[in-house]
Amino acid sequence: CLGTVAATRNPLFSTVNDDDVKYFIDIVGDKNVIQDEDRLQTANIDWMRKFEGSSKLMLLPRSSIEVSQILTYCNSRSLAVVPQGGNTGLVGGSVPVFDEVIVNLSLMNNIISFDKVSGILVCEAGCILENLISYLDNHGFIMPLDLGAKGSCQIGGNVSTNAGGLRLVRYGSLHGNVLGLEAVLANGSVVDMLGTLRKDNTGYDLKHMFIGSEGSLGIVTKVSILTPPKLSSVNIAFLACEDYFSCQVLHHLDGLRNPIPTSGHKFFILIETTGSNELYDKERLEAFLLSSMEQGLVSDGVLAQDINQASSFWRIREGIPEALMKAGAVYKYDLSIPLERMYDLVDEMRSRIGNQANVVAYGHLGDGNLHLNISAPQYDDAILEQIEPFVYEWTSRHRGSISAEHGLGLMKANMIYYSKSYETVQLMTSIKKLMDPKGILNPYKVLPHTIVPQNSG
Ligand code: FAD
Ligand code: 2HG
Ligand code: ZN
Repeated sequence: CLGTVAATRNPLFSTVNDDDVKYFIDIVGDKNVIQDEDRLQTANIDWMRKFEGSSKLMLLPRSSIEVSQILTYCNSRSLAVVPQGGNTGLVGGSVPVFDEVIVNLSLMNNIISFDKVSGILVCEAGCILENLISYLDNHGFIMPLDLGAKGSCQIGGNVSTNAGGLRLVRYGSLHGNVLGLEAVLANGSVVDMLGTLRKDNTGYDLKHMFIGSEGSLGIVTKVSILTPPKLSSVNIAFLACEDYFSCQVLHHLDGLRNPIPTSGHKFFILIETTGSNELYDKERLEAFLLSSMEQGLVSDGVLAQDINQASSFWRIREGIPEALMKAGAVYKYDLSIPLERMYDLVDEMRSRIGNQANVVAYGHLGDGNLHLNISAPQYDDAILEQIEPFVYEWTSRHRGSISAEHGLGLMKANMIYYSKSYETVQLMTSIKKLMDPKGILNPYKVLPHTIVPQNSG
């Protein structure tokens, strides 16, 4: 095993005192310095109710200048900070580990500009994803990303986690869609990389350092993003398959078709296709469904007949994480695995776990991303021992990634060597030291807090 989640508070960090609070009130105003216990409790605990810190202070800046003033001060005082968006992260990255100051971006929620010709949206980091989706819908565009947490997650959080989600297979990752961003560094410098150009090869493209760095290198304050036009014809198919082999084959086909699932099937696939010719798209989807059924790849299926049915199909898929939370405790693993081996892990995990817990597998088939969720009535060390480090070793052995889309956060900081080489982690550590010498930004997350010998991993 390469380590555990346990971290020790960095003794070099200061503790917030009354003078600090006064200083923060001067910066963001009285009502944006949160010391109220109920609000702090919500901000201290993550979506899964698994990771909980004990911060006594949350700040709600209203501008990049305020973020800059906060970080300048925190850096000079060695006060650790956790950047927070919608707090929907699933790896314990968005909440304090100890008493870090929470800097929540929710008041920075303005849309700065939208260009209807290019589809380029520029906005502040605290904009809620669903609000951006609605805004663009009114202009005939869509966001290139969509996820079940859209009602709460913020674009700054999406960028900082390089969120994948439900449209990545079609529109690609945020490394491609984010054209620029503004970030505030640990020392308070505001770095303006908020370009709106499609092409700009003037040296290192440093915005990529902030995409997916989970608040460890800077606070993202503004984002510029390329949004695709909304297409008029949307088709959704909900298919049932009898075996995993059929799922893999279907994933390679580029048609659209959907039968409705009935009970007794083992596998389900949700496919959405978009195009601009409704009649042609529907015909293609139907032809695809027919041939898949003839080949025995699909045993049942349903095509959404209207927008209501389409959204109800998506609700089934998007509602899985919440449904699992209601069943008790969940051990979540977010893995990239070569498609042909993906289901082997599920089978192996089921035989290890037996009837101690329920092994639930879903994800983003088109992206090779498995969400392996092990659901039990309550957290239990005996179950955890059956899962870890087996799940990480298995993934590493098959040259997968131990975090496909959720990041490392606190949960997997010490597991990084399962997916990255010693030299890569060394380089990441050097970059972190250069950009945040005192380590005040999201400490204990992303990078390992245990020393790992060169030949490990
Ligand atoms: P938070 O949870 O607040 O923070 C996440 C991380 O980013 C933390 O490390 C935090 O410090 C950092 N951070 C947040 N804002 C900033 C900022 N402005 N600057 C710097 N750092 C910042 N994820 C996927 O990839 N795909 C999915 O399909 C998906 N579906 C989900 C469905 C549900 C129901 C839930 C609960 C979560 C899902 N997630 C998914 C995980 C999560 O929603 C994403 O990681 C999301 O991008 C987090 O955004 P947030 O605003 O909630 O960020
Ligand atoms: C999803 O795809 C999210 O629904 C959450 O990434 C995955 O709950 C999970 O494990
Ligand atoms: Zn996902």
